[in-house]
Amino acid sequence: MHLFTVFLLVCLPTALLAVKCTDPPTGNKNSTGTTTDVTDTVTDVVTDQPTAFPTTEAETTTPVPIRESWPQGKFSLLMAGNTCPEFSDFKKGYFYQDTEDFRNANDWPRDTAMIGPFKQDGYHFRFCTETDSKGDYLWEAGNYCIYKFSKKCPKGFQTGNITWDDENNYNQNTRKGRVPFGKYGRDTTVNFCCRDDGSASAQISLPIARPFYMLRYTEECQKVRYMSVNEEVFKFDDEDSGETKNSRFGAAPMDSGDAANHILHFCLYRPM
Ligand SMILES: [Ca+2]
Ligand SMILES: [Ca+2]
Ligand SMILES: [Ca+2]
Ligand SMILES: [Ca+2]
Repeated sequence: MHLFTVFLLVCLPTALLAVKCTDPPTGNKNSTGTTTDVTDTVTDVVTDQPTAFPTTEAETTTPVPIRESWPQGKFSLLMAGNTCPEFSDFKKGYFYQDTEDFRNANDWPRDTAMIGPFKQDGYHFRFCTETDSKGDYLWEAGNYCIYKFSKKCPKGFQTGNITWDDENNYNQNTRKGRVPFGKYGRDTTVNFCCRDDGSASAQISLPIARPFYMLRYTEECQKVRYMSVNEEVFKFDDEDSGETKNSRFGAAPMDSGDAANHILHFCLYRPM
């Protein structure tokens, strides 16, 4: 406490009462008339002042969850590498799409984290499927797609599908294990769960220990907290002959191909 402040606090009121106060006093009289030390009086005045700024303890921040389980619902994810994500008993499976044989023009990133194998005239896609709908939280709002597994999408998603017109001649399509909800024959229909109730640039929280894939919907790849994201574009050379049976219905992933050849945008998530 500056002496000048003390002087002001003590002398200003006394000056108003026309009491002589030319020097900083060493004591003062309280209302009961007893003399108290001036320091106590000043301390009381200061303590009574309202606090100008809230303490940092009063500020609240939303805790950022580190997920140790997968969100509620059944779903499939493309497998990154040859292991499935942690925290659940994911079931493995794959399907092979026999794409166009003649002047085949499939194109995919050679540094993809998927193990395929991928060929100029056919693609293997491997999946990790959550067959247990239990989960103590919901998939968060955003702009992204996952593969549908059961007849119902997890809460918050809309459904849609993509049909590939696979090779007509000596078709070699196969599948094994758990694969997404779809129709697998000489052509392939796969169902998806997509949502656009949030921004792709607003991070969502998912388990982060192992890599996995989701798909672009109407914006860029969805951001996931504490994970890097890399887009992998796969170009399918679908059946060339006859009228194409290719289609895309409802809430289905972004397709930048033409009417007869799909191009999908996979988003690879890796721990940072
Ligand atoms: Ca063909
Ligand atoms: Ca083929
Ligand atoms: Ca076909
Ligand atoms: Ca084609």
